[in-house]
Amino acid sequence: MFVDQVQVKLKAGRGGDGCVSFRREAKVPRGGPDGGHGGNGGSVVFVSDASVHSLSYFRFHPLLRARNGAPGEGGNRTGARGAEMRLPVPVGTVVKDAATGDLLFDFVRPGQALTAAKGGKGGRGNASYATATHQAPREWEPGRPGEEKELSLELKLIADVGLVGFPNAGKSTLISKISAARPLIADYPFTTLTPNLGVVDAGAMKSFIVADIPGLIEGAHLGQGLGDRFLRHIERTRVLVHVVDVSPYTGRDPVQDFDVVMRELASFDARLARRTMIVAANKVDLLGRDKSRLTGIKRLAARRKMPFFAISAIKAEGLKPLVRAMAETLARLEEDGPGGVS
Ligand SMILES: Nc1nc2c(ncn2[C@@H]2O[C@H](COP(=O)(O)OP(=O)(O)OP(=O)(O)O)[C@@H](O)[C@H]2O)c(=O)[nH]1
Ligand SMILES: [Mg+2]
Repeated sequence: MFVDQVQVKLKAGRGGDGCVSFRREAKVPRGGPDGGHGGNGGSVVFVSDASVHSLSYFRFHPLLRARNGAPGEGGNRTGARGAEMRLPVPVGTVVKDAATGDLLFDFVRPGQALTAAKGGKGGRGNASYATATHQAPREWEPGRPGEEKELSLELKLIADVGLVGFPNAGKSTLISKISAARPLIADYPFTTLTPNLGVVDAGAMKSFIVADIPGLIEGAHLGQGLGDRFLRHIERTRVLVHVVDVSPYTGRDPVQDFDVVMRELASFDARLARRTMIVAANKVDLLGRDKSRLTGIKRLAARRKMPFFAISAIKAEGLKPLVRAMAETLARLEEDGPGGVS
């Protein structure tokens, strides 16, 4: 199950209490204090892990507690530390305070760790209170409570290029031809229900990651179709490839389709609609003699100064120049620096 938004409650472990104890040995008449410290409570730690792809674990485990520290013991023995609870999260997870929405951490690489709730410190044992004038202390310190946190975890996939377009336009077909991703492809709208990622090998150029998300229709921002919630997953991309179905069988006008998708992008986030865009007119194999549907969208792309490619995803025709354009655009934006992403 693909889950990309959850709320969790974390409870770090309590520290163990300090111990009050005095040495009692057969040949030592008045042994000194020897109560050890309590062990520290375990912390709750998130760790980004490239082999985890969803937040579904947390849907079933919304309350997570780390172990308490053990109390100190006689003989100056410190109590055992509470085990840390390490929770793998997918790369791309954004951690926020559930109440305020404040951003706490953004996992952008595998292997990053965030101590989200710190374990309580163990209390001091009586041995540590002994001084020259206070030789039989009975003081001790209770362990401190562990931190409690209510957090929201949100997954925003990390990809360089996002595919957008109407349902059935051929986005999944395209990603399946240019990467090793094997999403479900079928001749009906809303085949893709959750995002897919694929790594594209661009030959001499740097390889990059493409995200295929469910299709958009008019009113997606109002919840039509699958709505616009998956757009979150292309927020981090630097380039969008707008896949437009130019075959006569849609019964729609490709130029209108283009405008509808642009409006939905803008309703979600104006910055997304301004992102660098490449237009891919798909299914040209179905065009026949009448090329007007293709020329219409081609002109629109020219007007908007967007690179344009006519492709047949299913026949893998025209894909090489498209992939090269994606790689080159990414390389150019990278040169421009991080300011490229707005
Ligand atoms: N003739 C032809 N058919 C294509 C082409 N590309 C995709 N198709 C077909 O179009 C249908 C939809 O393709 P998908 O790749 O599932 O479309 P999608 O954009 O991912 O659709 P959603 O996941 O529903 O948003 C499938 O039946 C594909 O085989 C193409 O270039 N030519
Ligand atoms: Mg699809």
